Amino acid sequence: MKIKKLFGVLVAATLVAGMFVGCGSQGGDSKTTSSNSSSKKKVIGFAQVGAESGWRTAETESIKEIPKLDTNFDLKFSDGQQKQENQIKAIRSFIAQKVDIIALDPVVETGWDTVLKEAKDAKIPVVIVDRNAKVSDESLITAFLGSDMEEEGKKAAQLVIDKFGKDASLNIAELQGTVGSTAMIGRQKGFNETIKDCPNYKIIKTQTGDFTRAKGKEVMEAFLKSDGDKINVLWSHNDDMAVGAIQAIEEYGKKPGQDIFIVSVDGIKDMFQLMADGKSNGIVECNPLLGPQLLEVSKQILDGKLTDKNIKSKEGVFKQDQAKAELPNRKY
Ligand code: GZL
Repeated sequence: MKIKKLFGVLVAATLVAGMFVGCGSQGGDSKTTSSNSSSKKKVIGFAQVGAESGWRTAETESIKEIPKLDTNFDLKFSDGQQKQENQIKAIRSFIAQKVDIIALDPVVETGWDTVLKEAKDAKIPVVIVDRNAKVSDESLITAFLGSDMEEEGKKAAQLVIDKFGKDASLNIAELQGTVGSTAMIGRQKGFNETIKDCPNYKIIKTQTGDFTRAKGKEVMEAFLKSDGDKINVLWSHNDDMAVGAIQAIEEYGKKPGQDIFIVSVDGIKDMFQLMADGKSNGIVECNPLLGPQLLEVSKQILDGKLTDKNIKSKEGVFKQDQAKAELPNRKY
């Protein structure tokens, strides 16, 4: 009797052991996991600037759509709250999570070499989107996807020249974007270079409004307080600051779009509505809908078929008489 019982226990023990070994080999066998890895989703880690403007929100929404555009992809998202140290922390977290691609929209152009070297050492390709990053070693960046900000500044200046001519005498107030960002540096450079041919165009006030409506209003109030009766033109590096400035101009008792000619960059719906209402005069479009292009670039990189390291967005320019017709087409 005892032998029979012992035999039964041995058989049961063998069966149980076989079960774990099978699982173990499932989990531990590199062949098994590697063959499964092709069915594993590819993960993009996106370190976003923040949520400071309508443009930024539209860009975030477009990039968050990637997993719906292609179910082989997942997205990890981090809001940097307009602080570089937060974006650097996010990149380090993406490296630790072993994402397949890191996408970075850098709040400012410099200070990225160390963390992008860590990404390179971890063999994770980096795609810079929208604003640019200046690095000492170009191999730290696999691709750039975004607008030509200098071109945007040139287009904004051309809107002013088209209206007043190169020989007019103008006092211009400038609302700068975030200091040190590609958008601020490029737009200011493009605008200033273009008005070099206009000897009597004077930028009499210039200060950052950090791309936000609140700050744009606050800075414009200060401009008006000191030079309200001299300012003919407002040049704003983005729509959100112009929206805030328009409120300040109305509270000051002047008519935006008439007493003060206003041009700005982005092309958000609210700005087209203000231009349709006659309160602004020109919008230079800056395309935030970068999700589909980021997905395409990521696929090319992961398939080893990247065709273009520098992908520029396509954008238009709109004058006041086009605003009403264009408004229904705006996607952001
Ligand atoms: C431009 C983008 C800028 C937008 C602003 O590409 O970086 O940042 O013009 C946003 O609205 O804050």
